[in-house]
Amino acid sequence: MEAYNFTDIEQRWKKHFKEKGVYGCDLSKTHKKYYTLVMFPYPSGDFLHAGHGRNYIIGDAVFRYFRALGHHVLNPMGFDAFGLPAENAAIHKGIHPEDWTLKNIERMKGQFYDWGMGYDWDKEVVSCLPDYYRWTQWIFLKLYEKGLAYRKKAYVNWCPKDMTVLANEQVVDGGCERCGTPVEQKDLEQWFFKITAYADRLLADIAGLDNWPDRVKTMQKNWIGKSEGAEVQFKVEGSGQTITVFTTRPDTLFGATYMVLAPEHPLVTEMVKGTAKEAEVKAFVEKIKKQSAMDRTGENAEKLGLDTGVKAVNPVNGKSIQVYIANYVLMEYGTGAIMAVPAHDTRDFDFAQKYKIHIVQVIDPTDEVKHAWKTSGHLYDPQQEAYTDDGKLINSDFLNGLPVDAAKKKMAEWLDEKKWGRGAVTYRLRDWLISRQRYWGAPIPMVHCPKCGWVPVPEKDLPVRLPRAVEFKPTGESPLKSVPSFVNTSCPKCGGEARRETDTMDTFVDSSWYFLRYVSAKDSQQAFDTKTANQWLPVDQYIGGVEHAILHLLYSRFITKVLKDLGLISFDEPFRRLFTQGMITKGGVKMSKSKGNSVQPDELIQKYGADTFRLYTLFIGPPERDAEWDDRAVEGGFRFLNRVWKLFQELLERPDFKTGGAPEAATEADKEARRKTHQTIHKVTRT
Ligand code: ANZ
Ligand code: ZN
Repeated sequence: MEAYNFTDIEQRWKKHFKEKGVYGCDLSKTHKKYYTLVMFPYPSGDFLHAGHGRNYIIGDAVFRYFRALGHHVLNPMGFDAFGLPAENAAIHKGIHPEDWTLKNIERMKGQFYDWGMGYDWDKEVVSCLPDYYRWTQWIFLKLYEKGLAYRKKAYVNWCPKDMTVLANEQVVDGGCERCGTPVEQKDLEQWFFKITAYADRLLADIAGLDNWPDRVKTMQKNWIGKSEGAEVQFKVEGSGQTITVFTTRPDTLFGATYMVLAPEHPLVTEMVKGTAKEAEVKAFVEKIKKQSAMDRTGENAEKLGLDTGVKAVNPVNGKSIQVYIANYVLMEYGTGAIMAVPAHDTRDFDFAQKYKIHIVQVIDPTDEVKHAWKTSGHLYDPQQEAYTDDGKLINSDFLNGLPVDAAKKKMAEWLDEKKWGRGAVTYRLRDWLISRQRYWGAPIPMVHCPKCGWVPVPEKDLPVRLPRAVEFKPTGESPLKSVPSFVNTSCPKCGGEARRETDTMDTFVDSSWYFLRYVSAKDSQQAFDTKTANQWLPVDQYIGGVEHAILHLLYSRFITKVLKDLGLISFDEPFRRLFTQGMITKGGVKMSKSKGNSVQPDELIQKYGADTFRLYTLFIGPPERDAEWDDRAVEGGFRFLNRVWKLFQELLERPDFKTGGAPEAATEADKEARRKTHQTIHKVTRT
């Protein structure tokens, strides 16, 4: 009997599949279309390890399954090829980012081939190539036309040693991810996408994502973070100024015994100008600016504050209250100012205790709570702890006796009537900061003219090409700034001398629309063909890691909605079904090169073949859950394939076995094989 010679078998079939282009998908055939997609990888310098294999192998199984069911299946692959690691490689290894990236792509494609992945490479998308980023720039222009791309000053994370802006994800425990230097906040002009204009829709449409994992939906909801409450105005004593606060608890206004402004609040400087506190306030603001958002608002963050010496009037009872500035109030949320109610807010309570501020209880706990306290022997003292739960209003004049919800309503009405405030909604979601002072990204297609201001590059002049000859030194400015042939240009509007924007786009912009490009990968006239996109999208099955639950998946939803509003597509959600695979661990920790516990699929494939690697990966455990890699269990997969092989060989050796004959002429052996086949198909498809 012929032995299971996996190398021969696999080499032969891989070559055959490639030469015959069997994985290609003819997009003109839309009957029973199925679009399955695995998140495209970042071509890092490392080989893909067995842990990475999981999502590609799951994706490949989905592809083959739907094809076997007779669908026209699109299963494309590409590379999320711009990004910081390539630029760092240029700085540290002296390799040009483009060379480094393209070399890595070739290597990864080689691995995919070895693994037997069924991708339609005719539709490959590589985000760092001009025929792709040209359309990323075009999308920027579309957003700009709609007023959804704008420029403003913003505080950004700044590493004073590397002299560069860092994304929030690159700040670890308040320090630079690379060198550990404490990160500072720097006020810089940046480009933003106005994702907040879509906050309500992004939130509401989560309800329609029936086939998305609940945890991803919850993460998106929390990230968008809709808060309903009210804005209340407080008059500053002895000046015409007004401080507007955002509160979710207007019912507690009688308990507001002080106020806090974010140190960056524009009113701060104005308020203390010429007072005895001016210098002290200035020094304090500088100190807080050095703290990251985490240092300021983290669970165990120390609350730091300063009395500005200014007083404001609580509109509801005319009482004069102290105005503080403190680290725990952030400029980016609500109005950047709060009314503090220490009796019923934990942060305010901690602060009031530390700075010895008056505490006034205005919520009387519910009977249930009081009963529970009685049983457990807990004695509540409003001077010793904050009570943040439900109850009835006390010490609150016209609100007394009302439950919290009714009191919120009544207070909102009162504020509205007296013109002291109004109902308001705030989102945690911030506008998307898309500019990076980096080389390896898509240039932002804008020109600054001394006469006309910011002018968009006309569509016909795209792409704005990334020049190749660039000095890679971290100076804190975009490396493109030092390339005169790039910077110096003429104004598209008046023709005068002008300068190009030298920032590049966040790589998340590249990945926010790539799923559309696959259906028009070679189209040099447009980003995607509307008709084909409407036929093939939304993606029927999207597969990837849960680490993308927020950024990538939210940005993709946003861009899809914008394109829908522009009339360029007819659907407004990009991914019909989402699957997030669990990670592979070894020794209980996530498999990774840096942890030294990664398994090389190439070695496995040499020893057992790609089919064993694939089979083991699929059988390692429920795909949505984390699973521990076990080298010995791989052999189990190998033994199984050997048994399948042997079974088939035995069948072949039976004299009465002849496949492919007419059913009437079937022999006993044929029937047996067929029966087993159909039983298996039934078992697989039924569940
Ligand atoms: C008074 C109050 C009384 C509050 C009370 C809470 C409890 P969420 O639910 O997360 O939206 N706040 C408002 N703006 C802030 C800022 N820029 N930085 C830090 N804190 C801010 O939180 C809304 C509450 O967080 C607001 O309601 C405000 O405190 C605070 F018993 O106002 B509250
Ligand atoms: Zn001009």
